Amino acid sequence: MISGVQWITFTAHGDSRGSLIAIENNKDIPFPIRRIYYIYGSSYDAVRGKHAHKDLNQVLICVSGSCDILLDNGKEKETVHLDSRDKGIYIYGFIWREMMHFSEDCVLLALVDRPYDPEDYVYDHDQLLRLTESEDKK
Ligand code: T46
Repeated sequence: MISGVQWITFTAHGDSRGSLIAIENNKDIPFPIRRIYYIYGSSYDAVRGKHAHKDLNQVLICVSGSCDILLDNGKEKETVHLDSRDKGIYIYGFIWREMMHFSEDCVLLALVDRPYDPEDYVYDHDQLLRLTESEDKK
């Protein structure tokens, strides 16, 4: 996995009735959750995201269906396939992300450590590259 991103596996409590996954702050995920949102009804051809965040911790979990996420830290790129209820992708670095190839039943859940702030978004990929380079020089 590229730096700034890692997989998190959650414990599924399964029995004859089905399964349950619980996620607690600072235990199952390494930050306190301050915001939750979910994405659904996106078509296979739709591309969402196309931005990075200056300062955000986030876990994305496909709680239904599947999608792909392109992750790019300015030096390395990787596309991951999300289709497990018990696996999330933890994005903590300065990472460009693009979500695509949504299945019809896809529900992508995001657990985030900050309130919504439009100022935290970087939509210019060249700015990502410049900021990554200036971080390297420090
Ligand atoms: C991210 C990826 C994975 C709000 O009002 N509050 C919110 O908390 C969020 C996340 C969005 N919005 C509004 C802003 C836009 O008018 O919802 C609309 C759609 O948001 P956006 O175009 O940013 O959605 P995506 O799918 O491109 O990106 C989202 C998150 O914004 C972003 O933080 O990392 O999902």
